[in-house]
Amino acid sequence: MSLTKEQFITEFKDMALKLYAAPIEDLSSQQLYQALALLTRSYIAQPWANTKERYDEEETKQVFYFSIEFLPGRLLQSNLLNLGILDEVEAGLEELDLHPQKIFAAEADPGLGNGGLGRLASAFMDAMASVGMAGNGNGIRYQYGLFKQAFVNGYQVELPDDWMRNGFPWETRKENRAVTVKFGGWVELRPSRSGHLRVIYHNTDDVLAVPYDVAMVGYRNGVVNNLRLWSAEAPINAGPHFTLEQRERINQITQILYPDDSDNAGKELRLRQEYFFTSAGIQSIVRHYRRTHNSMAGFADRVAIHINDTHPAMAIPELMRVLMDDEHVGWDEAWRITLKVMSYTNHTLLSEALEVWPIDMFSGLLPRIYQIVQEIDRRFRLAFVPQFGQAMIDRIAPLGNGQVRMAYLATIGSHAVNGVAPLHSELLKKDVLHDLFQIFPERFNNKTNGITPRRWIQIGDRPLAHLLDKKIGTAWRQNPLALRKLHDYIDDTHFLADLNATKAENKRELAKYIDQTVHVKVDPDAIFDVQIKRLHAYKRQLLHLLGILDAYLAIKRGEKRPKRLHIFGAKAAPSYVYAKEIIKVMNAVADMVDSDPDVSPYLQVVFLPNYGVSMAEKIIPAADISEQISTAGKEASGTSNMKLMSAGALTLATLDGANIEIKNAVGDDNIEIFGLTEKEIAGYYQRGDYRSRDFYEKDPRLHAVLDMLVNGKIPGIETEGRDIYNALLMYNDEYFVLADFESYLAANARLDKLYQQPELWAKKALVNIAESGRFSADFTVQRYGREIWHVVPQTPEDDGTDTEG
Ligand code: GL2
Repeated sequence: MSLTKEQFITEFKDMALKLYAAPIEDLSSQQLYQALALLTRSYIAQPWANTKERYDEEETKQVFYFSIEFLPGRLLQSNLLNLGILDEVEAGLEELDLHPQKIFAAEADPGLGNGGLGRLASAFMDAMASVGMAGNGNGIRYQYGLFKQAFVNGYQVELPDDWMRNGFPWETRKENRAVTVKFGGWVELRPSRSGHLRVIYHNTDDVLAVPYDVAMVGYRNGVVNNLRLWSAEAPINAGPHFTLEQRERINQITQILYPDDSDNAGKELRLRQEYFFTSAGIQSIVRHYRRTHNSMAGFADRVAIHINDTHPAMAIPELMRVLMDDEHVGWDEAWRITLKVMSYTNHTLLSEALEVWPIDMFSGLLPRIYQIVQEIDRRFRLAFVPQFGQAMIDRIAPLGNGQVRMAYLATIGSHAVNGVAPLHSELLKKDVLHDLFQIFPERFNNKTNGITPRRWIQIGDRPLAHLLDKKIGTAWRQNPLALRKLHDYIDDTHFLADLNATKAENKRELAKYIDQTVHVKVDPDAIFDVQIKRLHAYKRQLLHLLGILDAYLAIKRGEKRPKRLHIFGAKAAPSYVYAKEIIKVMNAVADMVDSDPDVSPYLQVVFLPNYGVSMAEKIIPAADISEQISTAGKEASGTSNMKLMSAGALTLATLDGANIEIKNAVGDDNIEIFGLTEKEIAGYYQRGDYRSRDFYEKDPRLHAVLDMLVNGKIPGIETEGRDIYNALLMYNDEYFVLADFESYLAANARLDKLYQQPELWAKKALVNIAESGRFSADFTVQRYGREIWHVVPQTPEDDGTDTEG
């Protein structure tokens, strides 16, 4: 859209006056934010309505991305950017003597997700709109997002995230689109006179699902898609016998986000949440379709539904239910439609994350859905036992061991199943879904994750964005593959110096932010070494910590090294004791290092509390080193690895997840790889001959570091050090931390050396930025669009660099 600065100023003052009956000088940052958000929303309204109308008129095939998590980040700046009016608005605010960044910071960051999985869903929403794909989101409007993390005496404490306290100006309540979701009770199947089966529900708990729509604005293309988040409410005509307790039970469904990353707690409320948003989504899609079609025959040509991890896998039996019970489609035809509509992404190989539900719980809560799953199970067995044998089918049928097995159900009911990086997709075929791969090899494919450079560079890293504009023009803002033009300047000494200067500026900014938030002074000239992600044993923040302890001891012995600032951001699931112990030890080590004058000139550790999307926007531009050090074969993809490379950080990595693709993109010289490969680790598992204690006994540096955990040298830790020590030595180090220790230190030493050659470092940073464009989510969703959803892809063109897994 076009908007002049002057126009904006007039309209903004007007909006502020209407809202607050006061001149802008009298308004708080929060009020200014509200006024600006509402004004921005008014700019979005028309293109939003137009997009909907166009999709309906042209009968565009629509994608519905079902995800129990979305992590959109703050929306004001990104909406202004995508509308194409960010510069004008900022200029206008400045002319009014206001501070744009202060106003943007007043927005609450909706923490409706745990980490990578939720952030990916939101990146896809942004990308689908930006490439002009008709892509809608379907999720839950959690009243409380992921907990706020604080540290008390170095321990993580969790505080509620009341993110809607000031309202959420981007949402529109659509109570006219509400649907009813049924739980519990029992079902009676009765043949009707017309020959159809009539399904009669008795004694159900009915919940009203009310949608709240959020606009997903495409980048300068006039497209505005829809993210639909469902809220649970009591039925309108609930009647006089409806108790307060019943109301409370209903409200609970959308009250909180489960704070576990890659874990499945098996709680009934979680199952309720899953069916709630899935059923509401399916019902509303079918209802919308039926408004303009008198049968369901062509449904699969107009609708693609994507199951983001198994949480919405009930979409499969739910669509079957609606097709058969409400639309009177027979089983075979309903199954044909369902298979064609559904596709599924797996996001993890960790066994604790694979969702299973006890049959008792499942059938009690969802009796009709359970009947349908039973029938899917029966037919699956019937079809494949003769060819594949009873034993194999028993292993992978939807029902088994007294459980409903969601990953198997999702695979059986989808026409496409993908992993999120080549290695992960290979391991799915080899391991977790091996048997199903034997039966349905054509369904399996790889779709490597992506990120949105709009948020991470255009918004998050303005100094870099401006430098790029100056050097290679602005084409990269539309098509990030244009970043490859940077290669032309690999020997341009001035440009390399400019790159370093930009990084230095970002580091000074982050240093200020750290001072403001945790009151710690850091040296902006240090190497900024960053590890930002959920705290999980397999991600091995612990290896990073052991590396820090080794550096501490070396410096104590008198060794000189370039100063390194280690920056951590990580939330631990509240019930994950081991992860929380690691946090405590890290904070203790940070204090120890800081208060030791021998060490602090060379080493500093900062653990920033409450890591999230907004904080990532501050940390990533300032990173020199990106730590991606998971045990090979455990991290499905990772996406912070992509964001950090796009900011010119050098990746310190194991050959895991998408690190492998980053390595292929930048070449061996521009990434620092270390550690065991997935194959080597699989070898240890097969032979059963990993002995962590051998490494401890062999390597004096490792010995000294581990001893620090238990010899009282780290002030303030009590049982935590001992527990970690035991996990590594008594319980044989499940994640091969000790096996990778030596090569991790060697890789770090190489980085220290390289840092002494700023120009060489800058060259490597340049290659990383130049090759980051291929990881744009715009390309990822186009690949999904072409190969899975069968929707027509639009510009910008993909170069097809992804490898099939
Ligand atoms: C995850 C994976 O752990 C992570 O490697 C991947 O990048 C993202 C997105 O595909 O998905 N799986 C998962 O359950 N969570 C993730 O972040 N929470």
